Amino acid sequence: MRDHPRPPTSPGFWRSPLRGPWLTSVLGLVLLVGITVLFVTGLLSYAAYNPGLAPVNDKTPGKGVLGFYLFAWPTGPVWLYRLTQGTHVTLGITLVPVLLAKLWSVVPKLFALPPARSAAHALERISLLLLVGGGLFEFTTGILNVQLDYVFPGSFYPLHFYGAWVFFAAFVAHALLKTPAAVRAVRHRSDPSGKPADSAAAGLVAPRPDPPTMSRRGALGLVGGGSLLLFLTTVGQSLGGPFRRTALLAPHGTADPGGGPNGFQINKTAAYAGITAADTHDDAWRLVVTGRTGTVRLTRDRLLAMDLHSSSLPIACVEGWSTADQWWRGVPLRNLAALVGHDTDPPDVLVESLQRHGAFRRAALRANQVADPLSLLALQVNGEELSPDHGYPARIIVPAAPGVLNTKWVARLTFGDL
Ligand SMILES: Nc1nc2c(c(=O)[nH]1)N[C@H]1C(S)=C(S)[C@@H](COP(=O)(O)O)O[C@H]1N2
Ligand SMILES: [Mo]
Repeated sequence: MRDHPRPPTSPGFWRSPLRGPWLTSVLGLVLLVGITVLFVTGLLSYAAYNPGLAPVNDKTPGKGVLGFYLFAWPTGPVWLYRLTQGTHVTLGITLVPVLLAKLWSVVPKLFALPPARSAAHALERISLLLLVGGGLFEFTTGILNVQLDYVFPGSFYPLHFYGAWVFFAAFVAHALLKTPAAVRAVRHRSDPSGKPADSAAAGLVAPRPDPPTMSRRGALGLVGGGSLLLFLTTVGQSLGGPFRRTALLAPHGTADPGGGPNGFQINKTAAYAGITAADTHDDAWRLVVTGRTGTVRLTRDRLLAMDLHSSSLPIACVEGWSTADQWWRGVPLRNLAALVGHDTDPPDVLVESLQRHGAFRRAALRANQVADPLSLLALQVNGEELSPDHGYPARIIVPAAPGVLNTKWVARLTFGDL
Protein backbone atom coordinates (compact mmCIF):
# COMPACT_ATOMS: atom_id res chain seq x y z
CA MET A 1 0.00 0.00 0.00
CA ARG A 2 1.31 3.45 -0.87
CA ASP A 3 2.09 5.89 1.88
CA HIS A 4 0.16 9.11 1.87
CA PRO A 5 2.16 12.09 3.09
CA ARG A 6 1.12 12.92 6.62
CA PRO A 7 1.27 16.25 8.41
CA PRO A 8 3.44 16.57 11.55
CA THR A 9 0.26 16.77 13.58
CA SER A 10 -0.39 13.12 12.74
CA PRO A 11 1.35 10.61 15.04
CA GLY A 12 2.27 8.52 11.99
CA PHE A 13 4.46 11.36 10.68
CA TRP A 14 7.05 10.64 13.40
CA ARG A 15 8.91 7.47 12.55
CA SER A 16 11.96 7.22 14.80
CA PRO A 17 11.90 3.97 16.77
CA LEU A 18 14.11 5.61 19.41
CA ARG A 19 11.40 7.82 20.85
CA GLY A 20 9.81 6.44 23.96
CA PRO A 21 9.35 6.94 27.67
CA TRP A 22 12.75 5.53 28.61
CA LEU A 23 14.85 7.92 26.51
CA THR A 24 12.68 10.95 27.34
CA SER A 25 12.80 10.08 31.04
CA VAL A 26 16.56 9.64 31.24
CA LEU A 27 17.11 12.96 29.47
CA GLY A 28 14.44 14.59 31.63
CA LEU A 29 16.02 13.41 34.87
CA VAL A 30 19.44 14.71 33.77
CA LEU A 31 17.82 18.08 33.03
CA LEU A 32 15.95 18.01 36.35
CA VAL A 33 19.26 18.03 38.20
CA GLY A 34 21.17 20.18 35.69
CA ILE A 35 18.63 22.95 35.30
CA THR A 36 18.11 23.17 39.06
CA VAL A 37 21.85 23.72 39.46
CA LEU A 38 21.76 26.31 36.65
CA PHE A 39 18.91 28.17 38.33
CA VAL A 40 20.58 28.22 41.75
CA THR A 41 24.00 29.26 40.43
CA GLY A 42 22.30 31.89 38.29
CA LEU A 43 20.52 33.38 41.30
CA LEU A 44 23.82 33.32 43.19
CA SER A 45 25.50 35.16 40.35
CA TYR A 46 22.91 37.90 40.56
CA ALA A 47 23.32 38.12 44.35
CA ALA A 48 27.09 38.35 43.93
CA TYR A 49 26.70 41.65 42.08
CA ASN A 50 25.32 43.12 45.31
CA PRO A 51 22.40 44.63 43.39
CA GLY A 52 20.58 45.71 46.54
CA LEU A 53 23.55 47.80 47.65
CA ALA A 54 23.39 50.65 45.17
CA PRO A 55 21.59 51.45 41.90
CA VAL A 56 24.91 51.34 39.98
CA ASN A 57 25.18 47.62 40.75
CA ASP A 58 21.64 46.73 39.79
CA LYS A 59 21.04 45.71 36.19
CA THR A 60 17.37 44.74 36.90
CA PRO A 61 16.02 47.59 39.02
CA GLY A 62 12.39 46.57 38.45
CA LYS A 63 12.81 43.11 39.99
CA GLY A 64 10.51 43.74 42.98
CA VAL A 65 9.82 40.59 44.99
CA LEU A 66 12.11 38.53 42.77
CA GLY A 67 14.97 39.99 44.78
CA PHE A 68 13.60 38.50 48.01
CA TYR A 69 16.52 36.15 48.45
CA LEU A 70 19.39 38.64 48.04
CA PHE A 71 22.07 38.55 50.71
CA ALA A 72 25.46 40.08 51.40
CA TRP A 73 27.88 38.15 49.18
CA PRO A 74 30.75 36.79 51.31
CA THR A 75 34.45 37.45 50.66
CA GLY A 76 35.56 33.87 51.03
CA PRO A 77 36.57 31.37 49.96
CA VAL A 78 38.40 33.54 47.42
CA TRP A 79 37.43 31.21 44.55
CA LEU A 80 33.70 31.31 45.41
CA TYR A 81 32.52 33.17 42.31
CA ARG A 82 34.96 31.27 40.10
CA LEU A 83 33.20 28.12 41.23
CA THR A 84 29.57 29.25 41.09
CA GLN A 85 29.85 31.09 37.78
CA GLY A 86 32.23 28.59 36.17
CA THR A 87 29.67 25.92 37.05
CA HIS A 88 26.80 28.00 35.69
CA VAL A 89 28.38 28.67 32.30
CA THR A 90 30.16 25.33 31.81
CA LEU A 91 27.11 23.33 32.85
CA GLY A 92 24.82 25.43 30.66
CA ILE A 93 26.98 24.76 27.60
CA THR A 94 27.40 21.09 28.49
CA LEU A 95 23.64 20.59 28.75
CA VAL A 96 22.89 21.89 25.25
CA PRO A 97 22.92 18.43 23.59
CA VAL A 98 20.75 17.05 26.40
CA LEU A 99 18.23 19.88 26.00
CA LEU A 100 18.08 19.45 22.24
CA ALA A 101 17.76 15.67 22.51
CA LYS A 102 15.00 16.03 25.08
CA LEU A 103 13.08 18.40 22.81
CA TRP A 104 13.61 16.02 19.89
CA SER A 105 12.33 13.11 21.93
CA VAL A 106 9.02 14.84 22.72
CA VAL A 107 8.54 16.73 19.48
CA PRO A 108 5.50 14.69 18.33
CA LYS A 109 3.69 15.83 21.46
CA LEU A 110 4.36 19.47 20.68
CA PHE A 111 2.46 19.04 17.40
CA ALA A 112 -0.36 16.92 18.80
CA LEU A 113 -3.95 17.83 17.94
CA PRO A 114 -6.40 18.95 19.16
CA PRO A 115 -4.45 21.76 20.85
CA ALA A 116 -6.58 21.37 23.96
CA ARG A 117 -9.01 18.69 25.00
CA SER A 118 -10.08 20.43 28.21
CA ALA A 119 -9.33 23.49 30.30
CA ALA A 120 -6.75 21.51 32.29
CA HIS A 121 -5.14 20.26 29.10
CA ALA A 122 -5.06 23.81 27.72
CA LEU A 123 -3.25 24.96 30.86
CA GLU A 124 -0.77 22.14 30.49
CA ARG A 125 -0.07 23.07 26.85
CA ILE A 126 0.46 26.71 27.80
CA SER A 127 2.89 25.72 30.53
CA LEU A 128 4.73 23.58 27.96
CA LEU A 129 5.00 26.61 25.71
CA LEU A 130 6.57 28.57 28.56
CA LEU A 131 8.81 25.60 29.33
CA VAL A 132 10.12 25.04 25.82
CA GLY A 133 10.19 28.72 24.90
CA GLY A 134 11.72 29.69 28.22
CA GLY A 135 14.33 26.95 28.01
CA LEU A 136 15.41 27.88 24.50
CA PHE A 137 15.41 31.56 25.47
CA GLU A 138 17.59 31.07 28.56
CA PHE A 139 20.12 28.87 26.78
CA THR A 140 20.25 31.21 23.78
CA THR A 141 20.65 34.44 25.73
CA GLY A 142 23.24 32.85 28.01
CA ILE A 143 25.34 31.49 25.17
CA LEU A 144 25.09 34.71 23.17
CA ASN A 145 26.26 36.71 26.17
CA VAL A 146 29.23 34.42 26.66
CA GLN A 147 30.18 34.22 23.02
CA LEU A 148 29.12 37.59 21.65
CA ASP A 149 29.21 40.02 24.52
CA TYR A 150 28.31 42.92 22.29
CA VAL A 151 24.99 41.54 21.05
CA PHE A 152 23.57 42.70 24.38
CA PRO A 153 24.09 46.42 24.88
CA GLY A 154 23.31 46.41 28.58
CA SER A 155 20.08 44.45 28.29
CA PHE A 156 21.29 40.88 28.82
CA TYR A 157 20.67 40.96 32.58
CA PRO A 158 16.94 41.72 32.60
CA LEU A 159 16.30 39.29 29.72
CA HIS A 160 18.17 36.42 31.32
CA PHE A 161 16.99 37.18 34.87
CA TYR A 162 13.27 37.54 34.20
CA GLY A 163 13.41 34.76 31.63
CA ALA A 164 14.91 32.49 34.28
CA TRP A 165 11.96 33.00 36.62
CA VAL A 166 9.39 32.32 33.91
CA PHE A 167 11.30 29.27 32.71
CA PHE A 168 11.91 27.89 36.17
CA ALA A 169 8.27 28.30 37.24
CA ALA A 170 7.17 26.26 34.21
CA PHE A 171 10.02 23.82 34.87
CA VAL A 172 8.93 23.19 38.48
CA ALA A 173 5.34 22.58 37.40
CA HIS A 174 6.53 20.19 34.69
CA ALA A 175 8.90 18.37 37.05
CA LEU A 176 6.16 17.88 39.66
CA LEU A 177 3.85 16.40 37.03
CA LYS A 178 6.37 14.21 35.24
CA THR A 179 9.11 13.11 37.63
CA PRO A 180 7.21 10.18 39.20
CA ALA A 181 6.42 8.68 35.79
CA ALA A 182 9.98 9.38 34.57
CA VAL A 183 11.48 7.54 37.54
CA ARG A 184 9.13 4.59 36.85
CA ALA A 185 10.04 4.54 33.17
CA VAL A 186 13.75 4.44 33.95
CA ARG A 187 13.33 1.74 36.59
CA HIS A 188 11.47 -0.51 34.15
CA ARG A 189 13.84 0.05 31.30
CA SER A 190 14.52 -3.67 31.00
CA ASP A 191 10.94 -4.29 29.87
CA PRO A 192 11.72 -5.72 26.43
CA SER A 193 8.30 -5.08 24.96
CA GLY A 194 9.00 -1.35 24.82
CA LYS A 195 5.25 -0.93 24.95
CA PRO A 196 4.02 2.37 26.34
CA ALA A 197 3.31 1.87 30.02
CA ASP A 198 0.64 4.53 30.28
CA SER A 199 -1.30 6.94 28.17
CA ALA A 200 1.29 9.72 28.57
CA ALA A 201 3.85 7.49 26.89
CA ALA A 202 1.51 6.88 24.00
CA GLY A 203 2.34 10.21 22.43
CA LEU A 204 6.06 9.39 22.37
CA VAL A 205 6.25 5.96 20.79
CA ALA A 206 5.91 5.95 17.00
CA PRO A 207 2.84 3.95 15.95
CA ARG A 208 4.52 3.02 12.61
CA PRO A 209 8.26 3.10 13.38
CA ASP A 210 11.01 2.86 10.78
CA PRO A 211 13.59 0.13 11.37
CA PRO A 212 16.17 1.25 13.95
CA THR A 213 19.64 2.38 12.84
CA MET A 214 20.92 2.56 16.42
CA SER A 215 19.80 1.56 19.87
CA ARG A 216 18.35 3.91 22.49
CA ARG A 217 21.50 3.42 24.51
CA GLY A 218 23.52 4.33 21.45
CA ALA A 219 21.52 7.52 21.03
CA LEU A 220 22.03 8.36 24.67
CA GLY A 221 25.75 7.70 24.25
CA LEU A 222 25.83 10.10 21.32
CA VAL A 223 24.18 12.84 23.40
CA GLY A 224 26.51 12.14 26.32
CA GLY A 225 29.52 12.19 23.98
CA GLY A 226 28.42 15.55 22.58
CA SER A 227 28.07 16.92 26.08
CA LEU A 228 31.47 15.58 27.10
CA LEU A 229 33.08 17.18 24.06
CA LEU A 230 31.47 20.54 24.86
CA PHE A 231 32.53 20.20 28.49
CA LEU A 232 36.14 19.43 27.61
CA THR A 233 36.39 22.32 25.15
CA THR A 234 34.78 24.80 27.58
CA VAL A 235 35.91 24.07 31.12
CA GLY A 236 39.48 25.27 30.52
CA GLN A 237 38.31 28.89 30.51
CA SER A 238 37.21 28.54 34.13
CA LEU A 239 40.29 26.62 35.22
CA GLY A 240 42.54 29.30 33.75
CA GLY A 241 46.32 29.16 33.48
CA PRO A 242 47.61 26.48 31.08
CA PHE A 243 44.13 24.94 30.76
CA ARG A 244 42.85 28.00 28.96
CA ARG A 245 44.40 26.67 25.78
CA THR A 246 42.05 23.68 25.88
CA ALA A 247 39.02 25.98 25.89
CA LEU A 248 38.53 25.85 22.14
CA LEU A 249 34.96 27.06 22.48
CA ALA A 250 35.74 29.96 24.80
CA PRO A 251 35.32 33.37 23.20
CA HIS A 252 38.51 34.41 21.44
CA GLY A 253 37.40 37.75 20.11
CA THR A 254 38.78 39.65 23.09
CA ALA A 255 42.19 41.25 23.34
CA ASP A 256 45.24 39.01 23.29
CA PRO A 257 46.82 39.47 26.71
CA GLY A 258 50.29 38.57 25.41
CA GLY A 259 52.91 37.16 27.77
CA GLY A 260 54.72 38.38 30.88
CA PRO A 261 53.40 39.24 34.33
CA ASN A 262 50.38 41.06 32.87
CA GLY A 263 49.73 38.22 30.43
CA PHE A 264 46.35 37.09 31.71
CA GLN A 265 42.87 37.49 30.28
CA ILE A 266 41.70 41.02 29.48
CA ASN A 267 38.04 41.93 29.38
CA LYS A 268 37.76 45.51 28.07
CA THR A 269 40.98 47.16 26.92
CA ALA A 270 42.00 50.68 27.86
CA ALA A 271 41.46 51.72 24.24
CA TYR A 272 37.94 50.28 24.26
CA ALA A 273 37.14 52.10 27.49
CA GLY A 274 38.51 55.37 26.05
CA ILE A 275 41.33 55.63 28.59
CA THR A 276 44.28 57.58 27.19
CA ALA A 277 47.88 57.86 28.34
CA ALA A 278 47.20 61.54 29.13
CA ASP A 279 44.39 60.49 31.55
CA THR A 280 46.63 58.12 33.47
CA HIS A 281 49.90 60.06 33.40
CA ASP A 282 51.36 60.57 36.87
CA ASP A 283 51.13 64.36 36.47
CA ALA A 284 47.42 64.22 35.70
CA TRP A 285 46.04 61.31 37.69
CA ARG A 286 44.94 61.72 41.30
CA LEU A 287 42.97 59.32 43.43
CA VAL A 288 40.16 61.25 45.08
CA VAL A 289 39.09 59.62 48.35
CA THR A 290 36.07 60.95 50.23
CA GLY A 291 34.76 59.90 53.63
CA ARG A 292 33.56 61.11 57.02
CA THR A 293 36.39 63.59 57.54
CA GLY A 294 36.42 65.01 54.04
CA THR A 295 38.36 64.46 50.81
CA VAL A 296 42.00 63.67 50.13
CA ARG A 297 43.72 63.62 46.75
CA LEU A 298 46.57 61.16 46.38
CA THR A 299 49.24 60.89 43.71
CA ARG A 300 50.37 57.45 42.63
CA ASP A 301 53.74 58.01 44.35
CA ARG A 302 51.92 58.79 47.56
CA LEU A 303 49.97 55.52 47.27
CA LEU A 304 53.16 53.58 46.53
CA ALA A 305 54.70 55.06 49.68
CA MET A 306 51.83 53.73 51.82
CA ASP A 307 51.91 50.35 53.55
CA LEU A 308 51.51 47.97 50.56
CA HIS A 309 49.91 44.55 51.01
CA SER A 310 49.74 41.48 48.78
CA SER A 311 46.90 39.14 47.95
CA SER A 312 46.66 36.23 45.54
CA LEU A 313 43.26 36.45 43.90
CA PRO A 314 41.63 35.38 40.64
CA ILE A 315 39.46 37.41 38.31
CA ALA A 316 36.22 35.58 37.60
CA CYS A 317 33.89 37.04 35.00
CA VAL A 318 30.15 36.52 34.68
CA GLU A 319 30.92 35.15 31.21
CA GLY A 320 32.38 32.07 32.86
CA TRP A 321 36.09 32.57 32.28
CA SER A 322 38.41 33.14 35.14
CA THR A 323 42.12 33.48 35.70
CA ALA A 324 44.27 31.46 38.03
CA ASP A 325 45.26 33.44 41.13
CA GLN A 326 47.32 36.53 40.33
CA TRP A 327 49.64 38.13 42.84
CA TRP A 328 48.33 41.65 43.44
CA ARG A 329 50.04 44.38 45.43
CA GLY A 330 48.46 47.61 46.59
CA VAL A 331 46.78 49.50 49.40
CA PRO A 332 44.09 47.65 51.41
CA LEU A 333 40.73 49.33 50.93
CA ARG A 334 40.23 49.51 54.68
CA ASN A 335 43.43 51.55 55.02
CA LEU A 336 42.08 54.02 52.46
CA ALA A 337 38.85 54.18 54.45
CA ALA A 338 40.87 54.90 57.57
CA LEU A 339 42.54 57.80 55.78
CA VAL A 340 39.20 59.62 55.58
CA GLY A 341 37.90 58.97 59.08
CA HIS A 342 36.66 55.37 59.01
CA ASP A 343 39.24 53.84 61.34
CA THR A 344 37.03 51.01 62.51
CA ASP A 345 34.09 49.32 60.77
CA PRO A 346 34.62 50.75 57.29
CA PRO A 347 31.38 51.46 55.39
CA ASP A 348 30.34 50.62 51.82
CA VAL A 349 32.22 52.39 49.05
CA LEU A 350 31.34 53.72 45.62
CA VAL A 351 34.20 53.15 43.17
CA GLU A 352 34.32 55.31 40.04
CA SER A 353 36.76 54.97 37.17
CA LEU A 354 38.18 57.38 34.61
CA GLN A 355 35.89 55.79 32.04
CA ARG A 356 33.13 58.11 30.91
CA HIS A 357 30.72 55.66 29.29
CA GLY A 358 29.84 52.02 29.76
CA ALA A 359 27.86 49.97 32.25
CA PHE A 360 30.85 48.86 34.28
CA ARG A 361 32.65 52.16 34.74
CA ARG A 362 31.66 52.25 38.42
CA ALA A 363 30.55 49.81 41.08
CA ALA A 364 29.69 49.78 44.76
CA LEU A 365 31.37 47.45 47.25
CA ARG A 366 29.76 46.32 50.48
CA ALA A 367 31.27 47.01 53.89
CA ASN A 368 32.32 43.35 54.31
CA GLN A 369 34.29 43.63 51.07
CA VAL A 370 35.96 46.87 52.14
CA ALA A 371 36.86 45.37 55.52
CA ASP A 372 38.47 42.21 54.14
CA PRO A 373 42.27 42.56 54.41
CA LEU A 374 42.65 40.90 50.98
CA SER A 375 40.66 43.66 49.24
CA LEU A 376 43.09 46.03 47.58
CA LEU A 377 43.37 49.09 45.48
CA ALA A 378 45.98 47.25 43.43
CA LEU A 379 48.88 49.12 41.84
CA GLN A 380 50.95 46.13 40.74
CA VAL A 381 50.37 42.59 39.60
CA ASN A 382 52.79 39.65 39.56
CA GLY A 383 55.66 41.93 40.52
CA GLU A 384 55.12 44.52 37.80
CA GLU A 385 53.18 47.77 37.41
CA LEU A 386 49.62 47.20 36.18
CA SER A 387 49.43 47.33 32.40
CA PRO A 388 47.06 49.90 30.86
CA ASP A 389 44.63 47.12 29.91
CA HIS A 390 44.56 45.72 33.44
CA GLY A 391 43.69 49.08 34.94
CA TYR A 392 46.79 51.28 35.38
CA PRO A 393 47.17 53.45 37.45
CA ALA A 394 45.04 51.55 40.01
CA ARG A 395 42.30 48.96 40.11
CA ILE A 396 40.11 47.22 42.64
CA ILE A 397 40.61 43.55 43.47
CA VAL A 398 38.19 41.92 45.92
CA PRO A 399 38.15 38.26 47.02
CA ALA A 400 35.31 35.96 45.85
CA ALA A 401 33.59 38.75 43.90
CA PRO A 402 32.50 38.81 40.25
CA GLY A 403 34.98 40.48 37.89
CA VAL A 404 32.58 43.31 37.30
CA LEU A 405 33.22 44.64 40.82
CA ASN A 406 36.98 44.81 40.18
CA THR A 407 36.87 48.28 38.66
CA LYS A 408 39.87 49.27 36.54
CA TRP A 409 41.36 52.77 36.05
CA VAL A 410 40.00 53.90 39.43
CA ALA A 411 39.71 57.66 39.91
CA ARG A 412 37.45 58.12 42.93
CA LEU A 413 36.46 56.28 46.10
CA THR A 414 33.52 57.56 48.12
CA PHE A 415 33.10 55.85 51.49
CA GLY A 416 29.79 55.83 53.31
CA ASP A 417 27.36 57.90 51.38
CA LEU A 418 26.22 55.73 48.40
N1 LIG B 1 36.41 50.69 34.42
C1 LIG B 1 36.09 49.42 34.12
N2 LIG B 1 36.46 48.44 34.97
C2 LIG B 1 36.15 47.15 34.69
C3 LIG B 1 35.41 46.81 33.53
C4 LIG B 1 35.03 47.86 32.66
O1 LIG B 1 34.41 47.64 31.60
N3 LIG B 1 35.39 49.14 32.98
N4 LIG B 1 35.10 45.48 33.30
C5 LIG B 1 35.00 44.63 34.48
C6 LIG B 1 34.82 43.22 34.17
S1 LIG B 1 33.30 42.78 33.57
C7 LIG B 1 35.79 42.28 34.41
S2 LIG B 1 35.49 40.63 34.16
C8 LIG B 1 37.14 42.68 34.89
C9 LIG B 1 38.19 42.07 34.01
O2 LIG B 1 39.47 42.50 34.40
P1 LIG B 1 40.73 42.24 33.45
O3 LIG B 1 40.41 42.84 32.11
O4 LIG B 1 41.91 42.87 34.10
O5 LIG B 1 40.88 40.75 33.37
O6 LIG B 1 37.28 44.07 34.92
C10 LIG B 1 36.19 44.80 35.42
N5 LIG B 1 36.55 46.18 35.56
MO1 LIG C 1 33.19 40.56 33.50
